[in-house]
Amino acid sequence: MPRGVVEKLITSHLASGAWAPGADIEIRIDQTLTQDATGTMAFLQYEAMGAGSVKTELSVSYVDHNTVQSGFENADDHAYLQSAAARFGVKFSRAGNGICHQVHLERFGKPGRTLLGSDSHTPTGGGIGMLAIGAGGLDVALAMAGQPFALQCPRVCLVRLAGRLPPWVSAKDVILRLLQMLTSKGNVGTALEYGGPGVRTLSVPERATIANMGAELGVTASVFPADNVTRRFLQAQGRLADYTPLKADPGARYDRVIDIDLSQIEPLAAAPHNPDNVKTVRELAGLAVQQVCIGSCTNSSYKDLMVAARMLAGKKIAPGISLVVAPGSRQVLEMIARNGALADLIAAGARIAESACGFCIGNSHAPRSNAVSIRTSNRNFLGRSGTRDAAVYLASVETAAAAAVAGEFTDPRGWGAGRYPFIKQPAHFITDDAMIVEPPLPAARAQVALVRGPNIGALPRNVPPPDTLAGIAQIKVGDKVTTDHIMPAGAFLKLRSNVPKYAEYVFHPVDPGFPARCKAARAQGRVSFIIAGESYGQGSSREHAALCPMFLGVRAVAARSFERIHTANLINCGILPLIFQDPGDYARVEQGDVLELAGLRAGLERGALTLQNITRGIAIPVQCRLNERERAIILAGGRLNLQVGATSGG
Ligand code: MIC
Ligand code: SF4
Repeated sequence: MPRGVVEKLITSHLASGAWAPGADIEIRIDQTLTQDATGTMAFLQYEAMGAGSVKTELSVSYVDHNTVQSGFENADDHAYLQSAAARFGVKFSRAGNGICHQVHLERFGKPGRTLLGSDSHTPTGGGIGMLAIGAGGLDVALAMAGQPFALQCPRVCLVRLAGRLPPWVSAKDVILRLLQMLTSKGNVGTALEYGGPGVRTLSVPERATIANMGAELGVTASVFPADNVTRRFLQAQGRLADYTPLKADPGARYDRVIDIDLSQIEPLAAAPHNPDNVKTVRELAGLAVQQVCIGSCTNSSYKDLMVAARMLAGKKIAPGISLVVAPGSRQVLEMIARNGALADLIAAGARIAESACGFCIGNSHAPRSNAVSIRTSNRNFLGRSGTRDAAVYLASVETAAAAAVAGEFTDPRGWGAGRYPFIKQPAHFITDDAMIVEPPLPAARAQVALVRGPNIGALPRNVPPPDTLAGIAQIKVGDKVTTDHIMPAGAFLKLRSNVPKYAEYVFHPVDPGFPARCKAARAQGRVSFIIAGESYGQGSSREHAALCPMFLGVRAVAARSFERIHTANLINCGILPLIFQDPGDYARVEQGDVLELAGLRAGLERGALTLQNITRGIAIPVQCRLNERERAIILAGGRLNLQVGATSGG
């Protein structure tokens, strides 16, 4: 049977189950990545497993999110992570080396391999022909311990690309077009495979931009074939030996096919406050802009920065604009420093930021009140920029740089087709891995002392649930509630390693009183419930969005639908993801209602339970379709309770 790229990647890594869309399967993981905001928890969990050196082909621990260091906390995390990497045989990418996804693509990504990362934008690796998947920290820790990763075998949608992008239109516009078509909900359980003649017109970093924002669609992974373009990229990175071709067999079948003619795409932007709220830049033209941010793991490659530099060379940014430029990696920064492009950006008025997540995660460069901010990043959720009333638009580097000069939204095509700065991939990138610390040889690892500053809190654990959960609906939220709403990042990021402290901010952007109510219920021996609409848990992979509610006594979330990574994180923490059998029942529970879920064990066997709304005297049927593995995790009170002792050292 002819097979597509996704099918080949999955079947060559199957550890259990068989290729059948929707089936429960497990796959072997070749590589992992962690970053500092999720990594501390992942390594604390890894430590608790007592697993010794990692069992993967390659694991890299990156420091890229919390590099502001406005106190000792972030630096404590970095020191812990560096010591844990040395102890467990993991490569350590130091602060300043760049954003995990960009660096991984440049230095480690290999076609044909699987990559699991504790960051939702891990699928960026799909740009180089990897099956790259985002997951919670605990799942990545388990993969480092050599355990396969459990997932639902995806349905595969082929995105068939034809034609070539016109000048001033770029990869970002392609993924924004897909977000416009597919939206950010309803895509759980799907993988996107890119194919068709248009693929070869896109460079690896452009493919990576498209794969990166598959996270915003909510798909499991986005994968490009590995072809001559991939080969030339790896060669320029001095890694030709890492190349293996990977393409779909002629006649491969897909669950769905979407055709996109690249030549028909125009500059687009995602308007506030969701990446799928896509408009044409034409429609937005004339809207005054106060801030432009170029960077993030979506658009910070050499090509992106060169386009910005060429557009800004010899010009000055508009007086009302603050332009922030964050190159994605030290490689990119060094390349543009040596070829003079950095000087062009500085001369134009750009504020050069560190090669890190920075503005994208809202820990720096918050826009002013009521500002319009154009960013080349991937998420514009309410408040994520650090300024609640800012209007953040997501757009291409071309659109962003044009706005920086004009001071307002302007269609970059107005600059004239003949003036488009086509950037050729360099024959050789500067490849200096001095900022990547290699672990010591295995025999020396046991002697490495783990460095635990005061910010490294204890790992919270749940306990097995009683058969009847009696509690209170502590909050009722609407559709598309993201993990940024549940556990805000930005200024709170430095609490990531300290769950009791971070838990004080659960739902802070929505309802700051939530933690106190949960604690009061817990003092009376009651559990807490969360009531939600569609696509609950969209966005970041941060398992804190489950860990911190768990710490406060949340035992179940009843929603109309859930996103993939968050569902897995809830289960790993022993929290029940309940789905209203009749979506209309969402209207029959209000904040403060007393609820009861009885007969848990028997109900989980059936996949169906009844949520009694005691306050209103109504019975609400809910579904909880868990497989045997997931049921065991819930009944143990979380994955870690099952895991400890099950993983051998070595
Ligand atoms: C994000 O873009 O939201 C983050 C910050 O990279 C997160 C990870 C985190 O919350 O630490 C993600 O995408 O998973
Ligand atoms: Fe970092 Fe932003 Fe990418 Fe998340 S989306 S990894 S915060 S650059």
